[in-house]
Amino acid sequence: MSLTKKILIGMALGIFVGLIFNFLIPDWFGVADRYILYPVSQIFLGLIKLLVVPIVIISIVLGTAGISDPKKLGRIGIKTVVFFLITTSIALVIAISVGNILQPGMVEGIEPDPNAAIEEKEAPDVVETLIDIVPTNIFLSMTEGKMLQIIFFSIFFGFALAQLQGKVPTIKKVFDEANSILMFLVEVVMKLAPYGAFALIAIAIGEAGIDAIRAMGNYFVAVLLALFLHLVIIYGSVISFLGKMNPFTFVKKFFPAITVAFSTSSSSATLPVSMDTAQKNLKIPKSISGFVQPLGATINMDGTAIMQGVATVFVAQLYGVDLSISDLAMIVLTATLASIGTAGVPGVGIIMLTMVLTSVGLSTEAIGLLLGVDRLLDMTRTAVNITGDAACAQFITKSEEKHERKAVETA
Ligand code: DAS
Repeated sequence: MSLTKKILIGMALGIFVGLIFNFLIPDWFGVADRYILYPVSQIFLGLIKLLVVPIVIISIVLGTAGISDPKKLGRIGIKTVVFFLITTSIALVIAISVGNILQPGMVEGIEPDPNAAIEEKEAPDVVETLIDIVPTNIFLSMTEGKMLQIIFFSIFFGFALAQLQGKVPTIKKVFDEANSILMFLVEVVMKLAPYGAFALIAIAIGEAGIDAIRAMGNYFVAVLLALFLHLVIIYGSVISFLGKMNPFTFVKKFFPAITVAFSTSSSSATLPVSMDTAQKNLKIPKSISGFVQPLGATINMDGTAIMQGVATVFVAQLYGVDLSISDLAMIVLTATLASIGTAGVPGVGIIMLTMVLTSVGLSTEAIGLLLGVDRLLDMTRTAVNITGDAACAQFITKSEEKHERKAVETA
């Protein structure tokens, strides 16, 4: 039986068991969670997170080193970042439009729980955010899990490796062999994915409860609709017209990564699988996959931006606040920054939401209402996040092939 089928069975069992606990034996959920579900899910998440930093470093170093022509690195880097910023902005326009059309916050009698507010984050200063990308101590960056600093160092190191190829063959060999070891470890750990998926989803459904979900049904449907529209219209168009591939074929080939992202709710934890799947199933070159996907898993989160856009409109509607055009523009800017600053780990998108709400003067009290179903939405938006990264890698691959063809023709 394929890994995907085993993961899907794990997910289905997780939903079934979660509903049993939630409906029939809620008193037993705490015990099952503490002694079975929580340990299994945390061991699985711990094992894949253990691989994340070394994979990001080695894949970006090798990805960048594989681009020996610096003009090509610049070209790929610029195309990648521009793609990320454009798709995230479009995602936010879709989210705000869906929020204003469906009006999920126009519900009677829902009183936000004033105690549910979580600590508010200041909107990051754009200049400070850019300066902070340059690490002063890479070991500290790795310890603190500062992915943007780790990525910066990896690109810097990989660029040097690309320029010194012949002079440092041993270092290049070490990285190649370390990459093989890490890919092997990914395969080993992924054999546990069905068990991890089962436990993670049983917890999410067991915790959320039908009442919490019913109360947030409108918001839940609005976010899912916006995610679906972005996936079908934007990613469907990118994959068809720029990626030169049938979108259905793309999703089928990338599906193992999508299922892992859905069950782990973590782009970073899924990175080893999404890169392996993109390289093996979509035939995306390692030099492009190793550059675009780790960068995307850190700074490109269209799914998260969509949640933050819909949630902000929802909260404004709950409080009867009319958002002006400048407020909407501010939401697009802050949510884009928030999704760039969001680490690829479960639930962090809603923490960064406080930054977006603050930017338009909205209270963060209502976030307590959103927390109830965030785990379930996190699964879906994380799957969208990594699919966007793979769609970008597919676009860059075809764009580079076209560039190479032109170069040959003019030669
Ligand atoms: N779970 C995050 C991710 O890994 C996204 C989020 O929290 O919004 O992509």
